[in-house]
Amino acid sequence: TEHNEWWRTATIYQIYPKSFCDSGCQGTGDIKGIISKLGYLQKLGIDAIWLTPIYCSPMIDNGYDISDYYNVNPDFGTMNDFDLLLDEAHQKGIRIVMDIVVNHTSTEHAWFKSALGNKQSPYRDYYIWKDPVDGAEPTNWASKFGGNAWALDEATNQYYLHLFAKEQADLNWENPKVRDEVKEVISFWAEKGVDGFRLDVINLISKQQDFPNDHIGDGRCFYTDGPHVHEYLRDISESVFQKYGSVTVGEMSSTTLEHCQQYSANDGKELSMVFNFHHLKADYENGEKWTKAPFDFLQLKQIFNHWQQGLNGKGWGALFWCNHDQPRVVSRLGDDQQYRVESAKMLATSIHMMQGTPYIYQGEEIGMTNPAYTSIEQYRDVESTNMYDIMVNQQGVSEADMLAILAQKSRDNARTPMQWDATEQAGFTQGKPWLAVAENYHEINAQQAVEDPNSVFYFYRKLIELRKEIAVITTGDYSDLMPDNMQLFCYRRESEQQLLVCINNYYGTDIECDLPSDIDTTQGRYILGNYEGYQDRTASQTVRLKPYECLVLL
Ligand code: TEU
Repeated sequence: TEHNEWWRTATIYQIYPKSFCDSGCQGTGDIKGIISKLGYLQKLGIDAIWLTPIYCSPMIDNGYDISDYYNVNPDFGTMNDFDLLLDEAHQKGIRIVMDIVVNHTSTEHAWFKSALGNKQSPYRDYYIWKDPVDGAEPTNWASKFGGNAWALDEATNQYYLHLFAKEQADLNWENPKVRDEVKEVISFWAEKGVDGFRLDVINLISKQQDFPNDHIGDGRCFYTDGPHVHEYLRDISESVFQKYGSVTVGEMSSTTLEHCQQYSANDGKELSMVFNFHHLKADYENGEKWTKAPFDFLQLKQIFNHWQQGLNGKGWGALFWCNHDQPRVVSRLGDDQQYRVESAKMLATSIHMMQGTPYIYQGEEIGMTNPAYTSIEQYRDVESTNMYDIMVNQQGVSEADMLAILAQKSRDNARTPMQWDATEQAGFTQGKPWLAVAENYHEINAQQAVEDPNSVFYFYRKLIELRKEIAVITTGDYSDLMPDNMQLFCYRRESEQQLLVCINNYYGTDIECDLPSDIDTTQGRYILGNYEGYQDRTASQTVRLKPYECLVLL
């Protein structure tokens, strides 16, 4: 198989524009702010930026509710600003990947405004409408943000489907006109010179057309990896992605390995690669997000093993801990106090030595933490405020319990302003930020990180470099050396030419690691570690690890 596409050895950096950098005093980030930080990103060494949505939007879901695919949200700037960003990024050798949200549009989109209340509208069929059943919602499908997934259009007495907020109406992909519109939208941005696309919840676009009631769950099984999803993707890929040579990453919600092998198959007929989220459910209780649960370490490793082995030679995965929907990993699986720096480096190492394309979410490279908010007034995220209302006001969960759950699980944990320096508001804005800055910005900020050669920042830069220098990271087979170990995640990567061993202590206590006897440590040396002096240590069969220590042997 051909493995020479640029993105197989690349690292991609995700920017959430609203929280990245405000060039003025609006309190929300903007495109000019991003341009001002390109030098910082170049220093980090990333190959591409994934820009979360910057299109016109009423911002109910911070841009994942698009009202115009062909224009830039004035809060973020102008199309000229965007063209400048593309140009300046390209000059610095950084590619731009745009977020495409086409499972749904905002209810403020012209198509929906025409369709609402008018069965004769040429756009009525762009969305999914159903008559009431017994005077109520047509099915019991649940919205991912809480409540039923159908909302009533009173004028026509029909319901429309919304798998997310009620302001995000699902598009009807059965309609060939919708598929043509999608191709046009993506072609528009590809024509501008955009290098690739991240496709939001793209495995949810094809709904089972009989729309059955779900007697066990929430309707998920009737639209996840649905009947025509591969066909629709191949069609767009052929007419757009392959034509422009775009890199593509599909966000796959609750998917399976088998489907992902197909989405990201080496023949390039669908997508370049996939995001899946199974490893980020190791701290859900019985699959339920809105609980306060510890993470199941053995399960976490099993999930990585399943995907690393299952995609090898068949497809390609994205490697990530963080994005704008996930709490900060150092607070989640590491130690965001005493061992913040060590655990941030160890967690990074444990996925960056795997096969796939790593993604770094803004702030992860300096070890940013959850903000530990203590009041519901501090939250902005529609999912968080909806769930608060449902659980506290309808299900009787105590306010204190819910605040503890939100402090662990809310998406706003990732969305606090980027911490640039120790000045007021962390240097993010000269105004009042739309979401409160985490209080630890005095110690944790980009300026400090860039000045400190031992910072998390330079560690990430090293990881990015290693991927380009050491082929086995990209091509090698993967196997877990100690799947039953309760404290160590230790795996090997192997090709005909190279052997790499990645050793990670996931906890805050010392532990002895005994490598299996078929690994000849006398042949190798440590090429990476997160404690000083690792280079001078002689590799040995038994190695004593400090809290959250990681070592890479080559
Ligand atoms: O997220 C899709 C998705 O299913 C989640 O990660 C979701 O946020 C989570 O299940 C909530 O618990 C994508 C975007 O990344 C997210 O920001 C959007 O809100 C969502 O699609 C709708 O467009």
